[in-house]
Amino acid sequence: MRPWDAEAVRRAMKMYLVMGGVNTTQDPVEVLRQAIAGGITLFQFREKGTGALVGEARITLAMQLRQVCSQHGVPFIVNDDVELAVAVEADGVHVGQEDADAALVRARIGDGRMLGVSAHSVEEARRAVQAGADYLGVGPMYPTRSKADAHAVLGPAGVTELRAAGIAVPIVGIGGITPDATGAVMAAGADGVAVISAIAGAADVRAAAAHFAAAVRGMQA
Ligand code: IFP
Ligand code: MG
Repeated sequence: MRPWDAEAVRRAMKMYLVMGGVNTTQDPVEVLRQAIAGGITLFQFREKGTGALVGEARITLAMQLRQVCSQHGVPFIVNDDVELAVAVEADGVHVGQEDADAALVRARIGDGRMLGVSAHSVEEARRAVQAGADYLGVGPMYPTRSKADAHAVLGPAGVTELRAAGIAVPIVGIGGITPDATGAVMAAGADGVAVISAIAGAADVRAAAAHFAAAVRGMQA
């Protein structure tokens, strides 16, 4: 069964929130609820960095966030951790270039779950697609502080380049994207935008998510 065909992935991809506990000073469960109320269409649990939860506490938070997503029909992706993804019955896994080999992750999760892979070049994108990626996370679109090990800024031109090279899978832009910049990322050929701090770190999470959702909707034909 392939529940995540390109059309389903593309639809889910429009407004993608990536978050772990370290990305907010509020209760992450409440932040997720507010973000869903504001209109996010996909969520990735990325519990990483200084102060990140480990062990039981990490699994418990994953299960709580997973449940909120299930209640609202928002697909739930786990960053990097295939075992956790399977344990909480996630809808998919996202891996970076430094994480597990994408082809091995695909073999482990089967066709029933979505596989996302970070790509920063045509070469990485081609390899990811070959390995079975359902979508690519491409960035950083703009300067960002959410990742200590961020790559050089690609800008929306990075997406244009992948499309020109014939990369046809769904693409989400990530890294420093604001509602005002959403149009440029979509116009470059992305199917959606992914954000961390701009939503998780907002004083009014619901309003921040709604701004992005409106910006993405404004780009649809
Ligand atoms: N892209 C994405 C996504 N998630 C990440 N964690 C990342 C790059 C490093 F938004 F899913 F595409
Ligand atoms: Mg990673």
